[in-house]
Amino acid sequence: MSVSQVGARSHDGVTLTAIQDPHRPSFHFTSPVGWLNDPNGLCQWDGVYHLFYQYNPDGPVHADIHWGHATSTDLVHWIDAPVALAPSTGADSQGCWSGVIVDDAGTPTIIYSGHNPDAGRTQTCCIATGNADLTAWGKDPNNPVIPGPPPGHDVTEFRDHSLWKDAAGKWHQVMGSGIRGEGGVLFHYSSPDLRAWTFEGTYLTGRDIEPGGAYPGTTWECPDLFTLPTQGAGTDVLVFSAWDEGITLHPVYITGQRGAQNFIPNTQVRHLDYGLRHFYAPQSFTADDGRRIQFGWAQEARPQDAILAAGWSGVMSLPRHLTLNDAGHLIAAPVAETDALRIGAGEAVPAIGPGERVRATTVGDQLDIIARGILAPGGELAIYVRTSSDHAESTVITVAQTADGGEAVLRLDRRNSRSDLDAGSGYDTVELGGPIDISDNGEVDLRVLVDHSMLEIFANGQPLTARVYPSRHDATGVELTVSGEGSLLTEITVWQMAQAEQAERVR
Ligand code: DQQ
Repeated sequence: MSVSQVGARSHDGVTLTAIQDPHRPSFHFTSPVGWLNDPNGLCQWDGVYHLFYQYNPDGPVHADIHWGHATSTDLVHWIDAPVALAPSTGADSQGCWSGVIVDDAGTPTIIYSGHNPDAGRTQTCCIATGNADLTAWGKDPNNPVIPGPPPGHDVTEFRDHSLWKDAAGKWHQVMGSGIRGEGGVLFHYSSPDLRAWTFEGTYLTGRDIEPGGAYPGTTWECPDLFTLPTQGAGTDVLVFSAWDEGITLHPVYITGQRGAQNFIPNTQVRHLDYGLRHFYAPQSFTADDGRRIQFGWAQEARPQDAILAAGWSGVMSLPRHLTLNDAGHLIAAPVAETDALRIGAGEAVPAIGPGERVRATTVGDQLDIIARGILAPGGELAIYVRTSSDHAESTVITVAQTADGGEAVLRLDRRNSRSDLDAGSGYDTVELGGPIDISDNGEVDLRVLVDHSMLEIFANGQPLTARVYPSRHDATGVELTVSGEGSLLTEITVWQMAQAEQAERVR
């Protein structure tokens, strides 16, 4: 066994540049320096929350991936721990890619993807075991424990892991992959000890699913299988990230039944988050209190030279509490602990009716905004955030109901998020959005969290995560409008949010 000894990075010029970047979030988790992508190894171990993540401490690019690590007792304030895994020789010499942590009879055990293109075209399955507080890890000398995809399939990629134990104590895992010409696939393995794995077959393939509203991609990255409480035995949910020839498209989900040998879907594939690649590679875990909590990776939306100059890349979403609504759709909300970051009681903005527009007196680039009310058929509500006083810069969130009612659409317009944008600027301002569930009487419950460049929107429980980079210092305003006879915003509250960055980073 070799124990990873890469420590947390100390303060240096790169860190300073990153801290001074006005686009760096303050109450969302970011890596100390360099690059962050997928959340990994999420768990609550002996009461402490652990967030591991894909990390390159040496620069804001996806290369030489380590497992970064942070801990928390409230899901909001995070403390850096030493890097958990670093590339070494052999199976993971060019990266310790995504994976999970399981409790192997009291021993914390990481199952991750070893990346070494010199040794094989795809990734492999590796394991490492940890000490009691999950701060020191030893890689298994026999890695990789699965050396590559099962023979006989023309696969695209092969990586990422979701594990469970059956009633007889046997371990099962699915690994994400794709079969050329057939679409994504989950390969199923079983093991008595997490080390000797038997290939059981395909657990789900692109042929078994109905794409519905979301394209499932040609490779399924980061599968995450879990059960949410519903009537009876509960509903099984499969989340994966749709990847297509090197492009990270979007996360999707299907509900159904997790069988012994396959997953039986009972829905079409649905978008998980309308921010698409801005909520990529999500992973979830069950907290001690029973909540299913999910994190996702928000990629940057600014040009590469701006990322390199900033010295950091990638934001972790706020932790989200997942439930299912009556329609069987996933509902996400920031965990209740997030509210502890609100400063004071918040500003109660006066209610508005059709044709009215209101500007909150609370301004800032760290805000939590709630807007509740009724949307009449044909009505629309809009929230303008990061709005400059002359409106030259503004990010617009709308919820509109169709004229015949019953269908509502959430949209995010980033075309004026920055005023100096031209066609070749390299900022991603693609319009984002999609249909949301709405009751017959048109109730809308909207929450928007603004954290510098990070935006998390929840519209009747449907999330949309995105990134914006205003250039004006006064792009800190919030305005609301509503239209359509009978539409009304009755409850509007705006809070400034405190910074949650850990003290050690401001050394
Ligand atoms: N990121 C990891 C892979 C995973 C991808 C590598 C998803 O394991 O498939 O950093 O973003």
